[in-house]
Amino acid sequence: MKKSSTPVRDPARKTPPADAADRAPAPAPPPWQVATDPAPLLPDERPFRVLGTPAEAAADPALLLRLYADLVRGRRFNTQATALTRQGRLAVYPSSAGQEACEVAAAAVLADRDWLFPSYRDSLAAVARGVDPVEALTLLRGDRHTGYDPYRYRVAPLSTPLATQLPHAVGLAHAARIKGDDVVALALVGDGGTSEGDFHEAMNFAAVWRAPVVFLVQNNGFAISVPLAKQSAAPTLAHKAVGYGMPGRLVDGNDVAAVHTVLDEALRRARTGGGPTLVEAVTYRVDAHTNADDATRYRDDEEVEAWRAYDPVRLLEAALRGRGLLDDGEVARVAADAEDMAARLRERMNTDPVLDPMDLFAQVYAERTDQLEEQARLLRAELDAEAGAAGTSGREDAR
Ligand SMILES: Cc1ncc(C[n+]2csc(CCOP(=O)(O)OP(=O)(O)O)c2C)c(N)n1
Ligand SMILES: [Mg+2]
Repeated sequence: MKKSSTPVRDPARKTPPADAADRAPAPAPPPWQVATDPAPLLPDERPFRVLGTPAEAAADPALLLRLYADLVRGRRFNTQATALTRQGRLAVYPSSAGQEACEVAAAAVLADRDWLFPSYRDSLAAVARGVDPVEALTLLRGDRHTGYDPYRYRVAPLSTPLATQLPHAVGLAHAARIKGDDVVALALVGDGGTSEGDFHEAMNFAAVWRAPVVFLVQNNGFAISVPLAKQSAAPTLAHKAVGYGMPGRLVDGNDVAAVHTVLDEALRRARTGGGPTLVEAVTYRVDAHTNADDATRYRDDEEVEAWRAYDPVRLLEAALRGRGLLDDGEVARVAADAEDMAARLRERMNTDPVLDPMDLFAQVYAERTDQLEEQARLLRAELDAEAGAAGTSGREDAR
């Protein structure tokens, strides 16, 4: 074959860099290249705090008292749900004990018209937003689908596949903006979830579209047994925001007033066309990953005890007492109210649910596929056969 006359580049040959004077001037940046100054997007060096700092004086006492009641109820919800797993009334419970400040602040900061996109660990946020507690626990009970109507509460289903709720939140927020609806989406995700592809895709589109969405990363130190140091080498998870062109905020996740303040600012920004924000709340998962996990296999009790001492409920209680906003009588009243909530939940969860297995096929597709129809027919036949067998043997329908 005839050799080509085009000179072939020898990769080993190093060409000395041309003098700056010899170089052709760089072309003007193309019009689509946005010049973003990264400095204003960078998170603070230390997590933002309100309680025990000068910022506390500006915090609204009525809001703090409401958050206190929410925190106490939230803690009681966590202990009650965990107890229900031991009693065989709940299949699994990923507790948010220690993280209640993030959960209740996320619910409290939203307007009714906004949307919450929770993960499996955020049933408390859903309940604090108004979802019926039994409905919020339906999925974790293993009953069926979501358990509540997402449109009624404006709470998306608790998402078990990590980070998949994030692109959904971005899509909803972007659509709301196109339609001119005044709606912001708040999406919750764990530290481990920030390593997922869905996280990347959601962050990228949110920033490019300037979608009215806020991401709250609850950095609770672990993804099951994987500690943060083995999860990410980022300076902080809030720094991840900068690469996408959105601001990252770092907040003390056990300081409910701080989480509320930072989320409130981010929501206002989103609502007024300023685009998305990534908030990293530094907190700690005090309980095991779920009731099925033994956390003593991968972490020390001393570490857990140190975080128990930095408890979100105690932090706020101490601040409120210090300002004369809370006394023993009010503490007892709030505790009694939380106890009532737990008793009602216990009672309702102790009632056997009446389930129709055929419900499995409802709400999967708007129009059922042929395969789904076939599977529904098979199950119907099996259930009828079972009922027939129970009838002939004199047993009651086991369903
Ligand atoms: C896509 C996907 N991969 C793996 C899992 C299994 N999984 C369930 S929870 C979990 C850890 C998540 O950790 P993190 O995001 O920090 O949330 P946390 O449980 O601490 O709230 C993993 C890997 C999953 N649910 N979804
Ligand atoms: Mg985690």
